[in-house]
Amino acid sequence: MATEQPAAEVPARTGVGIVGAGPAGLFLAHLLGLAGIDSVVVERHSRRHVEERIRAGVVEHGIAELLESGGVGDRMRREGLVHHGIELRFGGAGHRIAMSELTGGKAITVYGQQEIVKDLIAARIESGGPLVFEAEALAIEGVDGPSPAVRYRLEGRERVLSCDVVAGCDGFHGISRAAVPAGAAIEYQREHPFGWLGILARVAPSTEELIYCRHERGFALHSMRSPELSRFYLQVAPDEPLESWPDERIWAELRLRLSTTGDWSLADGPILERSITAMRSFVLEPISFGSLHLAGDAAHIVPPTGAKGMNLALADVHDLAGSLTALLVEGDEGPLEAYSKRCVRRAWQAQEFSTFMTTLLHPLPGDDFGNRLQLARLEQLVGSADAARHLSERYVDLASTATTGGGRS
Ligand code: RFL
Ligand code: PHB
Repeated sequence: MATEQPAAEVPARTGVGIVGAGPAGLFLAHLLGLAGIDSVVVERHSRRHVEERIRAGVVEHGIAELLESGGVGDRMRREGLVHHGIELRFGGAGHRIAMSELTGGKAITVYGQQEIVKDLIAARIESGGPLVFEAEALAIEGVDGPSPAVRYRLEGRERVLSCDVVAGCDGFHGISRAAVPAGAAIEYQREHPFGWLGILARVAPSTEELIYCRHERGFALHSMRSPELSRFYLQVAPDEPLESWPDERIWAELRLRLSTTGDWSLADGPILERSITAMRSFVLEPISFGSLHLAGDAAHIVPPTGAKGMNLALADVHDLAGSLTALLVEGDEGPLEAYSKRCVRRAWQAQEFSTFMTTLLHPLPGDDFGNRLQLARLEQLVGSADAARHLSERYVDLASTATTGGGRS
């Protein structure tokens, strides 16, 4: 398959070598370009693969503003669905959490991660900045010195990209973390005893706002991508084979879990995509090592219940772009020195919220006490404006506010 960037034209030297063209790597390249800083992005997969990979769907209030102020938010503002509340459903009844009312008017935007990725790729190509698909990074070398390098394979040949700085934006399964010197960081992690079966279906959503549903049979989420496309998730065992979930079983299970005592019903339609994801929480601390800086899922991952992963990734690289600009344009090392500390703080705030949402909504087989506690907590959330406000503040706008305990970073 052809690369977007002819191999002969890929520079051998750049300011910032970026590994990975997910939301983190692409937004970083874009912001650096705006500041006049050269970068090269190397991405293992094809353009088509990264543009079609279905993942996140919720963009926080402050993160939508960051995309917009970077000049890559126009289509999101036109086509994204602005939501002012979510529904918590349990015990057969729905309860609206009026997030905008509770947060002084903030809202989330429902807009697919792959749409953000498409917008960022289009912006990068328009700017003429190097973005190399089907270029697999093999190793990052020399992070202790002033001229680190990314070794990568393109069209069957190994190449070297020399840089001033390397940004590891290659997700949880990337190679950047392997370049972290032995003993230089601590890994904190937790495996969750369930996974999510996710589907995308061609059917109008049966709800105007997202429904987070706790049911004795397991968690269910009704989300969406557009007025014609619905997205659903079901809590399943972490090692559940996808083959044991034919279409009829998925719809029957969604109907059971989402059922209410009222007259709500769920419309079904053709399933366009399905996958099962295990759930993990992970934080690396610190995330800067000499001239290597990690960002996004390469540095930390959260279970998707809080809808924070992509937002964190975008917040990290917004911070990293500002810090690199201070260093490479103004010669000020201060912001980059504290980059890791700010990101780790933000990551733990996101972990706290994601763990809260995950343990609130996923019943565990056999844990009668814990399962009963979930109901008590849900009752508090829908019965107390203070509890609902605390949830809303963290749900609508955590990633762009979490480094300073309230103010923008
Ligand atoms: P990505 O998106 O994984 O991108 C990393 C890129 O690096 C490439 N790569 C390499 N390239 C070159 N050489 C190598 N050796 C490489 N190794 C890897 C990969 O091909 C890839 O293109 O990481 P990034 O940019 O940090 O972005 C993170 C987000 O993708 C992730 O946090 C979110 O998708 C998480 N997430 C959600 N986040 C939200 O904010 N809101 C949500 O509603 C939300 N829902 C979700 C989610 C994640 C989910 N899954 C599938 C885990 C729902 C689900 C089901
Ligand atoms: C999604 O639409 O993919 C989505 C929405 C909310 C979440 C996770 C995923 O918490």
